[in-house]
Parts: sequence; C-alpha cells; structure tokens
Amino acid sequence: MRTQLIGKIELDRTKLSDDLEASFGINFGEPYDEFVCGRPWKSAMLMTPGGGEGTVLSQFDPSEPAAFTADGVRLPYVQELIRKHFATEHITFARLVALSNSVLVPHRDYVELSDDVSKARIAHRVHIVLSTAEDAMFNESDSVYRMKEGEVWFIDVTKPHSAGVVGDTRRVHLLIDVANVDDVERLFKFEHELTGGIPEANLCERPELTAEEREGIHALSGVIDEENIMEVLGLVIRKHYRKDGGPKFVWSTMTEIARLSGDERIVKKVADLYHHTNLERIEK
Ligand code: YCP
Ligand code: CO
Repeated sequence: MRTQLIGKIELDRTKLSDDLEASFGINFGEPYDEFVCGRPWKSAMLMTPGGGEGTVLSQFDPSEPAAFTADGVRLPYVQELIRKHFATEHITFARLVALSNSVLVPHRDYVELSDDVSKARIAHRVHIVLSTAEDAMFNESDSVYRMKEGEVWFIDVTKPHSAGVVGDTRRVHLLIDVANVDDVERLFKFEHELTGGIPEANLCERPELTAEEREGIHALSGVIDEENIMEVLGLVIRKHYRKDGGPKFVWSTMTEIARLSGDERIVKKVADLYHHTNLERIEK
C-alpha cells in the first residue's frame, strides 16, 4: 500500500492529555539505535499477539490474536481509540512511539523478513498522530511532509523513509501493524478515503539548498571520522528536512563527504551503513 492519508479521527483533548501524561510512566524500549541520530526513538508495545511483552516480531506466536499488553492497559483512551476505529482482529502490533530532537537514518523496513507469513502478518503500517508540531516531519524518497494531529496514514515502509523532529516537540504517534486482508477498507471503522498519496497540503515547503550551503556540507569531509559519522549524518538529515538539496540528497551527500575525506575506512563505513539500512538486514 502506498503512503497515503486515509482519514482523520476526532481526538478528545482531555482524555488524550491524560494518556500522554500517563505515557511517561510506561516502558519504552529504545530499539534501532543504529537508525537514530539524536535522542532515542522510543517505542512501547501496546498490543502484541497474546498480549505478552517483547519487542521483536520473531518472539511472538503469530497465530495468536493481538491483545493489549500491561502498558496498553495503562492508556485507556488510546485503547478506546483503537477499539473504536479499527477492526482489532486484523491487528498484529500496536505501539506508542515518541520522538524528540532526533532524526532517523533514511531506511527501508521489512528487508530482513524472509518469509511470507511474517510479511502477511504486518502487511500494512498505520500511523495515528496523537501529538505533533511544526518541527516534526517525515520523509519518503525525495519528499518531506507532515502528518497532522488526528490524521491516520498508511506508510509504505518498503520505500526509503525517515522521521525527524528537529526541535524539542515530543511527537507521539500510535503505530498499528495490520495483517493482510482482502479488502483493506475492512480495517477501518471511521469515515475514510484512500487519497492515494501524500496530499499537497501535507508537503513541506523547503527552499532550495544554496551552493554555499552545499559547499559547507561537503566541507564536513574535514570533520568526519569513524567516531562521528552518525553526528555528521544527523546534520545532513536535519538539513534535508529544511532545505531541498535535490534527489537522493542524504545518501549521495554522505557518499560525497566520505569520498572527499580521502579515508577508505569512512567510505566503507558509509557504504556499509547504507547497505544495512536500505538493502539487507540480519533477521533477529
Ligand atoms: C519506523 N523503522 O520507520 C521504524 C523506526 C527504525 C525502523 C525505527 O517507524
Ligand atoms: Co522504518
């Protein structure tokens, strides 16, 4: 399913802020640190097959229906939102995800999943925006866009994508992974419309990167070393969220910075990082 806005749900401000407050007390994991430049990408499992704890797909018995975890139970309004708006029998996982002052490495997901059963169990990724602001953005291929509060989106995670919060906002999304169903419309219990893509109104206006700025970024070749690659990558990704540097900006820029550094180890590290996040991952 292509990345697209599918609808908007009404949020009860009072109940939502109670749950957001309560979410400070739940168990967030900080997985995927190799994808993160900045503060951790925090994720808490709210529904899993069988309702048990765990973080990785292979730890669960995929034949069991999803149930709320102990953390899920501590967020009554989020629970209510899920039950009211989704056909829960198709849900595999529901997670609460928080990000602040951090950018994710543009990557593709599911590349590590070899078998069709696993893929069918998490065929669609749905985002529901609970709390966001101007400094929170998403990237798919060469576009940068914003998902707004209350919006529900399908995200095609097999396309190169990234998330970024370039300021201090605590951006909170509910992520729901759903199994493949014959008719995706059956997943939703709210008024929805498959828009087929990222609406114009959600795209971010980004001024073109100037030649001076590009030169400045390439000059990071004089700063980059094996220990600060992720920080340099973070700067490049942050720039990508605010300025339009042209096609494949992040990875082509990193490749160029590495080349200009004249250090073979950096060239290899950047190539390996690209390979790991976009082409092949080891199944855990
Ligand atoms: C995502 N993919 O795109 C996750 C975030 C890295 C893997 C962490 O939501
Ligand atoms: Co991803």
